[in-house]
Amino acid sequence: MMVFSICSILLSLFALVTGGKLPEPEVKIEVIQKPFMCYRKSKYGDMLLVHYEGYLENGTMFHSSRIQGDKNPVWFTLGIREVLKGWDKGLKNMCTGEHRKLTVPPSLAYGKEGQGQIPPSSTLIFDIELMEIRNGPRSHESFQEMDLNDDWKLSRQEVREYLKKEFEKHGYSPNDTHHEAMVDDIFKNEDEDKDGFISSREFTYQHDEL
Ligand SMILES: [Ca+2]
Ligand SMILES: [Ca+2]
Repeated sequence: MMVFSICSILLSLFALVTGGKLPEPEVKIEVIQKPFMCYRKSKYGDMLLVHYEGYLENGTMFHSSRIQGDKNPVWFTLGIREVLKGWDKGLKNMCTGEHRKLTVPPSLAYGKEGQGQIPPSSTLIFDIELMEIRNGPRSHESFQEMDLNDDWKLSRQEVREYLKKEFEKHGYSPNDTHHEAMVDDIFKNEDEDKDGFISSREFTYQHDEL
């Protein structure tokens, strides 16, 4: 009896200290399959290609990328709220070829309202296979690729070189006047402190902490 009351005092103290708030709901992550080799793990800003199935808690499948639509896997950028919050939280540090099961609480999915086939306040279960990881347009790797002299800032010349390469890669003939206008445009938008360079901070996507 004594033990019990001490416990409840401790509990109420704890509730006082933490303001009585329940912790933020989390995504439950289960790794179904992990590849033997893993060269790179997914992180915010990366572009991911996934196949997935989505289920309601009662087992009803509401979407499958393998069966519905054009049956192709889908690309999205991780960490910028392009997808459900539960995906942004649950698909970090994942290897190509890895297979995860995510259990996503409603607050990190479609919330109290639900959407379409998703009833209000639904916990959702996703089966997700990561097929490919690419550098996102705002990734650290993209910046390094553009920063030819490694001084952690991009000059107009470096941006120009990058555009030229990108255009050639996509089969366009290099058209310098057009590039110059694009470089102007990029610097107008990205060079916030107008020092003529795009710093790595200016370049990196400023997303909310998730
Ligand atoms: Ca540079
Ligand atoms: Ca600058």
